[in-house]
Amino acid sequence: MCKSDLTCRPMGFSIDNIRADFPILHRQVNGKPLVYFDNAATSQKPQQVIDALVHYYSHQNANIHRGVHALSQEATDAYEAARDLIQSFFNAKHREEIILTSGTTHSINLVAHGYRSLLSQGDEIIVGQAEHHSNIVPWQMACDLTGAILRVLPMDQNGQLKLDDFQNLLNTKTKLVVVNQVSNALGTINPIKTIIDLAHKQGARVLIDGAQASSHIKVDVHALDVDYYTTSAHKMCGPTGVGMLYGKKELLEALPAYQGGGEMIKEVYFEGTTYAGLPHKFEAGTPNIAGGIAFGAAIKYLNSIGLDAIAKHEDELLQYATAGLKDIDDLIIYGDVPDKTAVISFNINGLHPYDVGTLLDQMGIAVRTGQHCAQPVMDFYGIPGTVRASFAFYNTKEEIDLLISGVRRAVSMLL
Ligand code: C6P
Repeated sequence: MCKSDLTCRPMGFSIDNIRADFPILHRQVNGKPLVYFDNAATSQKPQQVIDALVHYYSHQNANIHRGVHALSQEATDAYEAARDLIQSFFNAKHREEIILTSGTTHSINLVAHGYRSLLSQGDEIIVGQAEHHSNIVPWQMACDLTGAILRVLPMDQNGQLKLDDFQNLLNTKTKLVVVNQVSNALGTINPIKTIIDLAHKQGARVLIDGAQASSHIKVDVHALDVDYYTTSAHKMCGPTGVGMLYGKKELLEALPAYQGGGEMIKEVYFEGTTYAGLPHKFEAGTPNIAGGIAFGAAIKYLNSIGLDAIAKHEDELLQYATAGLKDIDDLIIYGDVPDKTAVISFNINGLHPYDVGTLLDQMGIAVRTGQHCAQPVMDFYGIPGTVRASFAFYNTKEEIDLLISGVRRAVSMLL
């Protein structure tokens, strides 16, 4: 396991060693070895991340940025070291461009709340059709309050955004474009660099929801020239309740503060308050200190394996599973395109996704069923939901064989 902080190098890909790091992968569910294919909902946690949480509470527990005493200083250093790791992982230019939040939902709401002051009647926001509700509802709220208009960038039958329509939608009133890098419902990867460049040509800013991308694809916010980028630690082998907002420094400086409270202020008088600089301006109150530190441990862990090796293994799993599932009669895969992460969203004609998911669970196989918090995607296909199997670098082809035989069994039992 990698010991250094920022200079961590991949250790090589050994699936046995990797699986040994994840205690939960060795338990049974319903009397069967767990096959965990709900990684898009949340990833599992390696021992190194669990240890980071326990270490903080056992040895360092204190509030941060507040105390002169040793514990507080140690906890502050550990928390701020995590910010450095995150900055380096995403290649942000400045450490204060990394705002630690409670997750993607919080990050998007933070920006959308700020835009309530930056939008005017008739301004436009373009939103992708395949967004998670977290990247739709905060913008609807901002539009309701400002009179701005939400325009939908449509997708085609394969779940790919229609770039020609995007060019037509963009105009001088477009203030912001908000799309995901990877759809959580389909796994399709969006051409975000092209989207960012086209939006910038028109003078619009871009927020990318990276929740489903950042542990599968190398993300370089600087090279992308993205204005805002959001993610959640729990999808990156980190803990729940912590995440990140990246924003370009000058944009975050201009964005109104979100929550008011301790730590986000410079001076407070009853006559008025001045705010702290970045990143603290957006980090009111006591944060999830253990979570932030463990987010850093998760980044170290991902670095130690290497995103290239992760992407290669996951793509092998995706190809293998796609071929196996396609062999099953009447099975439909949604978003079956070359450019996707290891997510397979499918249905079997005549079967409800919930019933398939329930039977798979009885076989120890965890998948997600339903709308995946992306109702517009399901409405587009005219379906109640899908069965979603999402793979991670610690999954194996043997587990996929179990999924395929499990789906076949479910079909024979239900049809
Ligand atoms: N998607 C899924 O099963 P939070 O809950 O804040 O960590 O992340 C919200 C979110 C935002 N955008 C995308 C693209 C997402 O996938 C998610 C979370 C999970 O697909 C839980 S609904």
